[in-house]
Amino acid sequence: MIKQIIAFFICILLYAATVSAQSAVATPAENLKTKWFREARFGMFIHWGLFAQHAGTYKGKKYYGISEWLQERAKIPAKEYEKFAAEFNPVDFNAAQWVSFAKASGIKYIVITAKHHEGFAMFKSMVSAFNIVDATPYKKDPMKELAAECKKAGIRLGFYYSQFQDWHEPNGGGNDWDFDNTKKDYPVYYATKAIPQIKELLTNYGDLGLIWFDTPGDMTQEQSKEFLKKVKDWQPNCLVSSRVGNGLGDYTDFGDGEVPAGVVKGPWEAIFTHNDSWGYSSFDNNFKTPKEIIRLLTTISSKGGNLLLNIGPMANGKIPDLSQKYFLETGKWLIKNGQSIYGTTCSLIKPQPWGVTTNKPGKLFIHIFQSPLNGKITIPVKGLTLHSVYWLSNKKPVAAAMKSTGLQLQLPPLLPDTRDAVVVVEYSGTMVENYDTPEVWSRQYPEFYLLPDYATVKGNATISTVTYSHYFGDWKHAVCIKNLQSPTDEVSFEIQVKEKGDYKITLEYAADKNSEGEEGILEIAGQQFPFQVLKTGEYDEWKPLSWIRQTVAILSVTQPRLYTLKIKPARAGRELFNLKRIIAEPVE
Ligand code: JFZ
Repeated sequence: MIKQIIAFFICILLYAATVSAQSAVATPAENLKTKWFREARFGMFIHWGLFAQHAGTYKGKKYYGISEWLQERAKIPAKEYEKFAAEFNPVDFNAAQWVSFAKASGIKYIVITAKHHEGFAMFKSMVSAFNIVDATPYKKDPMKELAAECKKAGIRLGFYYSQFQDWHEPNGGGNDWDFDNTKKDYPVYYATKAIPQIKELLTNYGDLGLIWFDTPGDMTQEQSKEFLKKVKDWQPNCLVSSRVGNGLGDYTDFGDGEVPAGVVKGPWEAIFTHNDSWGYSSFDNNFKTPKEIIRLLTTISSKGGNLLLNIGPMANGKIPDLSQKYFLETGKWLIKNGQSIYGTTCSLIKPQPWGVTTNKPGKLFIHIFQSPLNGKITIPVKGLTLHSVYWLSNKKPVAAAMKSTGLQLQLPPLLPDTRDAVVVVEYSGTMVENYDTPEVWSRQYPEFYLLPDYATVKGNATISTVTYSHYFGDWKHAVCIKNLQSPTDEVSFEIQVKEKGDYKITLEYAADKNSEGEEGILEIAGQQFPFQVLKTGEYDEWKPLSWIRQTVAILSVTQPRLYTLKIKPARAGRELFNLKRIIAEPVE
């Protein structure tokens, strides 16, 4: 019970952070300030602190999940935790190496934890002796060196600063195992530690790209405003992340590991960690492969945002081998294909079975993740005059023609890159935003998906993000169709079926006992396919969410044409499910 109550409060704390920055139309001055950020597309997050020392293990016990929360999870008293500093000695830290690694990985900005929730300053501070220079045998300020190297390399530097949670301070947020929450005076903490330390960061390290605040928790609107104002007083051009709280900030951060549905206007960033933990964890091996990173970066760019991808260096200052290897591999891809990422703007069409697109004036970048069997793809754009069409990586031409149905490409049997092969289309004419084209079903792909992002919803049905986690704090997100409760709540898709034949239709969803046994109907081509919802597990955002793939229909198409697929409840009742996607497979 106590565990649940605590979990509940942590939830509230974390959730207070999901608020996004105000997306009112940006003024020219604001546009100028965020220009570098909007063009950067790829940043490196670094979570480094005393937590790296323990790497997820404390007193022989392994804490699976995000390692920088060790103090909270093991309820280590602040006085005890303080002693960790005496052993922290990152003798292998080399700022020049870190920055050249970032540069070779194609990184345009770095955001590093200057102070995480543990309260330990990774920089020299006159405000609190709990800092790397005064409390460790290392005695040096790594942030100084990093700032100097970033400046040399032309990489923007940002500092993460936990402005509300500080588990070291009696008046800081979060630590209720040492300090009574009801007796806390947060304004005292802001005035005596947080704001003075932010001043140090903004006045001692040269020009900063941004301050990355986090978990605003109990902060009031006034307090968030004050933090924002202080940053601008000291560095007017320094950007502030939306996690300063209360809808403020210069750009939007989504939840940890969350890619928003569809295209998002205004500057924003998706944050992911390379494996599952932000801080170094010696037993977290779930590293994203180069292919996964490249596709994630491309997908986020196509939605108009940046990817801030995290690494967790070890206590000695070494970056984990697999992070080095896979970031550098991504960098190699970016050396050849970076033009299709940096400085691009969002896609003007929805994702296609073959991949996604990004744009620059007069240039359309076609990112091919998967080629159809016959190599023919049609991009739903109209009226362009083609000048040249070629592979970005080797400049070799690609056969292309403007047809009434769109821009047609003939791809070779082997793509130049299996992760993301980029075709550049140089054109004149105007490409207009059009997300309203039908989905394409074709026998040229082994399977393809209908995603919630561009679904049409009616009644109470919504397109919403469902959050869950695996071990602890390693959040996962899935955009789902939700709230299908009565026959007037409906989700539908327009589908252009290209070839005749049978198509197997499968729903991928999660449902708990509240939905178990509810009946739904999938409707297509005048046929009704009823199905019953199966329970996949109880929903708890702190637990894994199980997804089921349930085949509910086989559609026999005798006439290739436009079809409408609908899903709705058979009768009024409880919510059907969290529908993640619909999978269609041509029957062979
Ligand atoms: C926070 C931190 O607690 C965590 O240690 C890490 O630094 C991460 C980048 O940020 O965790 C959060 C904050 C906000 C949400 C989830 C986790 N959120 O809004 O869903």
